[in-house]
Amino acid sequence: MGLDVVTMGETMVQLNAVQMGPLRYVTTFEKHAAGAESNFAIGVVRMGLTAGWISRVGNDDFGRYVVSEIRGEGVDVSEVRIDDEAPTGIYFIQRGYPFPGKSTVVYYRKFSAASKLEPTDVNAKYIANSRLMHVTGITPALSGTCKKTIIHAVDVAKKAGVQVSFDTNLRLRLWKSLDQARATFDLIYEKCDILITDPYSCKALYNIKSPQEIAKFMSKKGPSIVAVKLGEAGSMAFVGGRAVKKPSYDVHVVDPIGAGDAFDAGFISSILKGWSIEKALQVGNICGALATTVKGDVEGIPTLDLVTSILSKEEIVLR
Ligand code: KDG
Repeated sequence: MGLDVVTMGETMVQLNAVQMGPLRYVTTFEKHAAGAESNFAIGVVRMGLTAGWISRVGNDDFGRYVVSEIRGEGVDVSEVRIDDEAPTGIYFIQRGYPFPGKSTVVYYRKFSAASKLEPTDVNAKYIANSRLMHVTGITPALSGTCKKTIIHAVDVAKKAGVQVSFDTNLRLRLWKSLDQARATFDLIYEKCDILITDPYSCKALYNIKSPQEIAKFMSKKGPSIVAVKLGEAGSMAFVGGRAVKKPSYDVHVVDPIGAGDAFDAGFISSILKGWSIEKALQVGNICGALATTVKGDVEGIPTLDLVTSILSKEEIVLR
């Protein structure tokens, strides 16, 4: 039996500042394993479905750590390759500076093992046996071969009749130019069934910001579901000309990094479970909110039991 979802991308060691403020004054860091796609896969497993993650890590202790964490969360890592020639990427999180309440990331990932992903890393049968292939805008920005690999994986999924979901996840620092990002995303939009995006990405890419404008623009590109993550304002989905909006959950935010991946996991798992679009947005919002309550991208993502119990209460106070 195949997996419910398969995803592919880089996971790095995240060194998350214990103290708030500029990195130069931080003296202690917590170590976590984090990457948009593996975060998503872990969230899907917490929702009671099965997930596989395709990647490369270095033949180093950080690589062994990353794989063992993700495997430990119940994600299938049988398609992860160990690269003897390049290291596992790392990045730092600076908290509460320069913007109070926000985190910023500092990457050390150039020429990492995952940036060497190639189309030969894609096992077509592995994808064809799954129900959904999830990709994000981060991986194709890492290198020319990564871009080819993601396009190839999406093609494989499409040809096999496997649903494709895509989160634009625009990382301006990783792209050479916005034109390059736009041209790459266009190749993915036309093959994707579920598109997840946000006003920040759409403003930078297309100079549009309102959810309605985004839905109108994106729907023409092919996906049958367009979801827009609105942060504190919740999320919206557009399906067959219908717009649905659900509010966010009020939580004490410790570290917002990873909230978007948790939303994707909750939203897409709900769709795969056949739940309504309203419920899918609510579940996505719960997952996204809880992910921000602790450091690390995945530690706060709730299990299905917790999501169900939150949904069953009329008044939800998560603070
Ligand atoms: O969504 C969180 C991720 O963006 C973060 O963990 C790091 O994957 C990452 C990236 O490439 O920015």
